[in-house]
Amino acid sequence: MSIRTFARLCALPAATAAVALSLAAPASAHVTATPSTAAAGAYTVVTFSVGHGCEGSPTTRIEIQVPESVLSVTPTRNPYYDVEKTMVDLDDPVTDAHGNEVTERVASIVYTADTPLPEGQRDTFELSFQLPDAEGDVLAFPTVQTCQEGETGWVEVPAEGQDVDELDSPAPAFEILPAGEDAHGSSDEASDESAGSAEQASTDDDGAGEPAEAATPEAGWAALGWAGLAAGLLGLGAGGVALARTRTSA
Ligand SMILES: [Cu+2]
Repeated sequence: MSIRTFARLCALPAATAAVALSLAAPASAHVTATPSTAAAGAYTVVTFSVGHGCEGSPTTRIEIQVPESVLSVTPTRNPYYDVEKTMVDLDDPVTDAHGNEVTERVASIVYTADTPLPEGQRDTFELSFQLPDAEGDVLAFPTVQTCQEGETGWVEVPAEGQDVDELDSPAPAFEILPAGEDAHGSSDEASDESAGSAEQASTDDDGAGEPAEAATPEAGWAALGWAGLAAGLLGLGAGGVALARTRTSA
């Protein structure tokens, strides 16, 4: 399915995601993640956008680190890049939705350019996977952008109480929404209902509290998501440093 087809199918959900994303990825280009749907447990395609090089230098490689709560990822191929999966063994094997035992997970996806991405042009990379059933969690994908000269680690996450706008190189991220919140097809009616009751909260006396909360996802994002995430990412950051060293010495 092409990006364009997806955009047409997901016009409404994409708008919802864009609102949430604007909190994580302010005006500047950076590297951003836009999910086709962010509903807990849903299958999604996340588009990573790379808007510029490293201080003017063309981009040669994009490494996207996959959060631990996501076991399996399918990258969309891109004609200008070789794509590679890096796997790691799980400490404890788990059973997937099809009843198969899973002993390893995708740690990262690496796109290596055949032709470097020129400064002044953008590119996108898509990953398809099932979202964890973890409403309110923030999924962050620390991303290392390597250029002909230099590299940028888009790996920062806000400290507790910190505004993501204050970060120089925020990791692309988005918040997992309640199941059905921006889901497709069968859940459309539920979405419409909740949107309707939010607007009519003053005249409607049933469940006014929940729609109001849904209308301001940033509150949950700031209070819950980032705090736990920061701890989890310390390990990934260290991995990125080790990786950079390996490359330098190679
Ligand atoms: Cu930028």
